[in-house]
Amino acid sequence: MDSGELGGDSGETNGTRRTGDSTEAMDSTETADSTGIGPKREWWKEAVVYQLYPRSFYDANGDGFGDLPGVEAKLDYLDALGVDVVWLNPVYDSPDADHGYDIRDYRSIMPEYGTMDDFDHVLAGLHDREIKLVMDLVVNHTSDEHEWFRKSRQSRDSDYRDFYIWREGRGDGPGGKGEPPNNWESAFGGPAWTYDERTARYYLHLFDEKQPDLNWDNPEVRERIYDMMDWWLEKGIDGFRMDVIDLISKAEGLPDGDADSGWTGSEHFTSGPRAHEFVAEMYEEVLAGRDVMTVGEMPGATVEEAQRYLGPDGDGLNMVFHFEHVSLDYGETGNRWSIGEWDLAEFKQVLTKWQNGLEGEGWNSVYLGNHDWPRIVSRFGDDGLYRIESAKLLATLLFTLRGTPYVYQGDEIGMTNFPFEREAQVRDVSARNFVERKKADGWERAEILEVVTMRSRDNARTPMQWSDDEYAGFTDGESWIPVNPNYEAVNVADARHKDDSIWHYYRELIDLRHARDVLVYGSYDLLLPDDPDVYAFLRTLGDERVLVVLNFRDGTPTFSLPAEVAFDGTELLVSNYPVDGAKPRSFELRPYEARVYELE
Ligand code: TEU
Ligand code: CA
Repeated sequence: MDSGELGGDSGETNGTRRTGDSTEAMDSTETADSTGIGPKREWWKEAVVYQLYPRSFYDANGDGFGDLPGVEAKLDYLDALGVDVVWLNPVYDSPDADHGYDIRDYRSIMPEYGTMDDFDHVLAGLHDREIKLVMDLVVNHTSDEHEWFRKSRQSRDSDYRDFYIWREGRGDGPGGKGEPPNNWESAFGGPAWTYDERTARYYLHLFDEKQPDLNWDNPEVRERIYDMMDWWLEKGIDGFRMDVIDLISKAEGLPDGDADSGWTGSEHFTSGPRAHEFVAEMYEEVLAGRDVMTVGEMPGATVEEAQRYLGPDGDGLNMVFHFEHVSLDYGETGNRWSIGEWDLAEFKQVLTKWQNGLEGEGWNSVYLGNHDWPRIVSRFGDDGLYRIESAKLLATLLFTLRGTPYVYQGDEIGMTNFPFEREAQVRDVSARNFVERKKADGWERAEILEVVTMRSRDNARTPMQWSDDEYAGFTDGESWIPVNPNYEAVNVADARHKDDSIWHYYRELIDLRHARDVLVYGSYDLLLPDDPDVYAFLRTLGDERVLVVLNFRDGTPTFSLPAEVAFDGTELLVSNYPVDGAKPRSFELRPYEARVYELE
């Protein structure tokens, strides 16, 4: 082991500099991890990130829509929870076709969220509390109302024409338009191409038709984006979460895709031919030498691709969000709208592959849900009888895996999926499209709503439940999206009141992670890979060892520590049930029980 590793040196990898704080803490841990490839200390590895979905966080002016003054009003809440970084979903000016992921102006704030002054207050308020701010960077596409697209669509010889991807139709389809240029699909359903009468050409949109894809092959597009990133960084933000950043490069010739894949065309635009080149260039032009954090959202990314974006000789990103562990319960059609089985052994195997695959080759982000997925306790736990236990179990996993944990707003109080009763309750564009398709296919209403309840992105977007007041204390007006009816029982006020709540358990785990380097930098070893009920693993850093045991079922399986794991003494670090003096050699677990031991 190279002694400089965990202790750090002056070398820069992944575009970050060590902060003063880390330098001090470093001396306490000269030892390396047991892998021989000790990671370098970085603040973003030690940080706990809170993902804040602002339209549903807190509404300060009673229009039913969460806003930046609402975030400001709740800064002490974030401080009390103990998080280090906030990732703020998009607040840029937007016509809101995809809840802000369709940006009209990168340098202004959507009026519903407030003003740039309000933004500056939030940033300053976070920094006063030593919380960093990471912004969403949405640059695979813009809104069709963005000035660039408005100019681009004006004429075939517009200066902005090549900012987007325009093609002629194929053959002579209806009205002389031809058919779409290829068979690619929008992630939200339907063709990825929309015909624009004005110039009689199709434009590409991998998402909604109001989200035309930018043409990254055009160097001027890249330059404009880098300028914009620079502008935000100069304002003092601390990094970017990069929306679908692995989709920015499309295969030359835009060939047809495999019509049987979960997302037709995706093999031609997932980490496409120039994706690494573009990301590396962005790093060089904007990020290098700045003490910021970056995480690239990457549907379809494999461990090998991630190593190239992150690794020691990689493109410079700090982390990726891969989708493997959140796609395991897809059914036959290979996307979220078909319901398949979820298998714990497979889940462990995928997470373990990523834990091991990025060891020395990058750094994991650890997340179980976000604004695009159902609520974690409804999906991976039990949102009925064992809601509290299973929410704590999932939190235990989140904070004890190796990687930076991302807490999604509301998970800290165990918010659940929304019980949809009416189509009118559906807000998300992708769910609305699903409903329309299935109605056309003749599905029963109840059948459609059942799938929506399990899979809609709306589940994660219902208002934060602050109290048992009307609209869960989220707004004094009328909320833009229905509040989950369980708010009277599931809310922040109640959770902060009760010492044994999910909220206090999150607090405890956040403190523990801050206190224990082994939970951040320790290596990861899976135990009992084939156990269908229990997820158990060891974290090791020098002579510190932590054992994590998680029962993912409502049964009472027995856990037996493999004989080769020796120890003299143990200390229980955290658990979601009262535990007496029992030693972790072998014990029976209660439903959704989680225990974390230190082995001595
Ligand atoms: O999501 C990218 C993405 O591919 C999905 O998670 C998407 O929700 C799914 O394919 C739909 O079934 C990112 C953002 O997180 C999401 O909110 C945006 O809608 C999307 O990009 C487009 O910007
Ligand atoms: Ca508001």
